[in-house]
Amino acid sequence: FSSEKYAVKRKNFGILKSADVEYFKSVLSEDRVLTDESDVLPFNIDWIKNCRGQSKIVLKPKTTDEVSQILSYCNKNRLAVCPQGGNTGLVGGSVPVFDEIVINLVHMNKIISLDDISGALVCEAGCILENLDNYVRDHNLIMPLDLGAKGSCHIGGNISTNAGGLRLLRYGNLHGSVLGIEAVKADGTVVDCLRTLKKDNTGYHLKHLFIGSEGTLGVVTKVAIHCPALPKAVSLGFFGVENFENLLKLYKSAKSSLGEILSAFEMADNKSISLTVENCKLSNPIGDYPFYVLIETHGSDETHDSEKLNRFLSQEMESGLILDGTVTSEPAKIKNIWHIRESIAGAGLINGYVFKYDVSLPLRNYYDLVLTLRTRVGDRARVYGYGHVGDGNIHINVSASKYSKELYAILEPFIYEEVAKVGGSISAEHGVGFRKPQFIHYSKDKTALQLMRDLKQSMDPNGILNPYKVLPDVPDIEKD
Ligand code: FAD
Ligand code: 2HG
Ligand code: ZN
Repeated sequence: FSSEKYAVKRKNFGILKSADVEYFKSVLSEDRVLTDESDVLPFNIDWIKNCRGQSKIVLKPKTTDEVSQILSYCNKNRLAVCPQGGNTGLVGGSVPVFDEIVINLVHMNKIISLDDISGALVCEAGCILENLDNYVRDHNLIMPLDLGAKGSCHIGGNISTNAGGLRLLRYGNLHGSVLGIEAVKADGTVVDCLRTLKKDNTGYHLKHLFIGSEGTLGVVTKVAIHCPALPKAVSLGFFGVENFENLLKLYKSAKSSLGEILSAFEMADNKSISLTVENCKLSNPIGDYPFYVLIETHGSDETHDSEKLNRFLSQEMESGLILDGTVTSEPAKIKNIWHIRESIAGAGLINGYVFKYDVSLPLRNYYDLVLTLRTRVGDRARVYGYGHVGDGNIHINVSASKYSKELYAILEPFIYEEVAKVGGSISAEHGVGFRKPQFIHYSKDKTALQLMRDLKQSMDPNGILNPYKVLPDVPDIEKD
């Protein structure tokens, strides 16, 4: 079990009794209370199969009131809970560690309203991101975020992890796009911050407490989010590049040549693409290159935008920054190229086990760690790097045939030490979850960590919300 792997002790929470199950059945209908072992199993295992919990029960509320009743009961009886969205999280935050009760929001999937003038969408937290994107597209809008897990992840999960994704460069992060939130605190109190205003300086901006707090401060039940206008013209370039130095020069040039229409600047090294193409049986539309860059533009004039991207391609092929590439405005081709990029996350799993690292680094140091790790790991595993260059966020995946303690010890805490040395963040967009609390100090000052503890204590004094996640245990030496 993950708990043994990470040497965590179960805290002194209540143990589920049949009377508790009866209570939950009286609040929810019987079919929304899962207790059968095989029904519960998928909710205990995370997407990358790194973590496995031992929950005995999954609750699927349909309304905020049901969430409130569940939490109020759990708080009184000191029963720990694990809020869960689409269970696509990559840091083990979405699955229980021991026997926490899973509260899965899949049935809270109603769209409440859309103002197609302001772009304000209000919906329940269990709406799937792709469904929302399809819905707002019919009203000439798009969701401000997009990620490979869009077909399964929930907007509530996105908000709780402060997900970044593929178009953050253009539309900013969720702290900017989220207009309002309704959330339920540990004691069942419904906190109503569900406003749709862009400007609202009436005191503390409480919605931000729930953005990125990974289910440790409350269960997000409703969301108001700003949707930008659907771009009339989308073009995509996929380019081969000789080395990382040239890739950075290309990024600088893309910002000045493409200006306001630049919406994504993604990179992948040769190993990322070759492994993905091979394992997922895809085809690479350009040849074999040391690095690949994917540039997308969102604009309002198709001829003008694709001309601009084509001009950029010719100019940079002439300068030598681009070795070869393709530019397209055809939706099917765009989809195929994005599919290669989005498949990298899952491709390594086909070989067995993947250690995943999601870090922010200064751009000058962005790729160094991949090279350092390759030397350190040797032939024990494949190390590859890809990510959101425009956001200074690289994903380093270490793919091996199976989990090994030896490899784990080679990787951690080394990676986090290296990230801290250059002032990076040990979690750029995936969160801290269960996998990183013991490393959070590499990126969070003691005083900031204390304020996090104070907030947790005030909002969830019994600590029932997603225990063992995000916040590290206070070391015995600091307890007095
Ligand atoms: P879950 O995995 O179910 O939960 C994630 C965390 O949020 C957990 O701590 C959980 O307790 C909490 N939580 C979930 N719902 C709620 C709620 N309603 N209230 C309170 N807490 C809640 N992430 C990125 O940032 N960028 C990417 O580009 C990206 N690409 C991905 C690609 C793939 C193929 C996969 C599998 C994952 C990717 N991720 C990415 C990670 C993941 O998809 C995101 O973290 C996503 O936001 C999680 O949403 P979810 O609904 O699956 O949440
Ligand atoms: C991506 O950008 C995701 O593809 C997943 O954030 C990264 O799995 C990973 O390492
Ligand atoms: Zn990512």
